[in-house]
Amino acid sequence: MSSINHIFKLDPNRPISEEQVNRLCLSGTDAIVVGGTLGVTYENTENLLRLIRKNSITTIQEISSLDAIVPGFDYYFIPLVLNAQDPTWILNAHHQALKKYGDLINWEQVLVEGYIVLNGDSSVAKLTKSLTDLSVEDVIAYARMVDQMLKLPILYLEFSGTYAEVELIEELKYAVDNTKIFYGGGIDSIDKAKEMSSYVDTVVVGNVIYENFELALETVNIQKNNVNHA
Ligand code: 1GP
Repeated sequence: MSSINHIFKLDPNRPISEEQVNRLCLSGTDAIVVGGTLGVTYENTENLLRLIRKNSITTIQEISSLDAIVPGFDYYFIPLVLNAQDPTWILNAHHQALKKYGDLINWEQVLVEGYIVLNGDSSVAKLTKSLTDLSVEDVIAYARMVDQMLKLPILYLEFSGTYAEVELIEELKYAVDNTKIFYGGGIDSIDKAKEMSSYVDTVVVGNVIYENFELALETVNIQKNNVNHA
């Protein structure tokens, strides 16, 4: 997968027009991720993919439900929630998925994300029963788990719905050597998109698409500098 600096994440359970999907795809973003926490089904995911597919853009499904895996995406991201206290979201769901679909998976298309869920009020934190009252040292230890211990390709900092304190993200950047850092949460302006993208490899923009579409489009205009983890 080539370098991805900016992603729009679309929730199949939220309404969006075909025109808006087309504008997102033509905006200059690097990829569209389809995924959500609640109400994601095969049908609504397939319907959204069909709209996106009318454009030429990299498509990624972020899998959250075994029943909603839709063929036809370019890539599949599988979250592994490190600070979940419900083991389903650490490895149990993944075990069930491989038991059912293990023979069919094209591993070239699959990337596992080491997720750290950090907004306790978010749906994803509630669903996964994530422990979000974490110190900087706690978060860095999870990041090192992703980077050095598990050697996963992606560290996903999931602040869904709230914007992180940049000091934390800056500290994380220096603790991580190889894993690509994805950040998602509360990016609702070009300033926040630029600020966060100076610390991470990839910014993910979700909610503002549905709250203020024009502002969402502006977030694409980040002047991406190379992130140096060293
Ligand atoms: C949500 O990380 C994404 O999974 C993006 O967060 O919806 O707050 O932009 P927002």
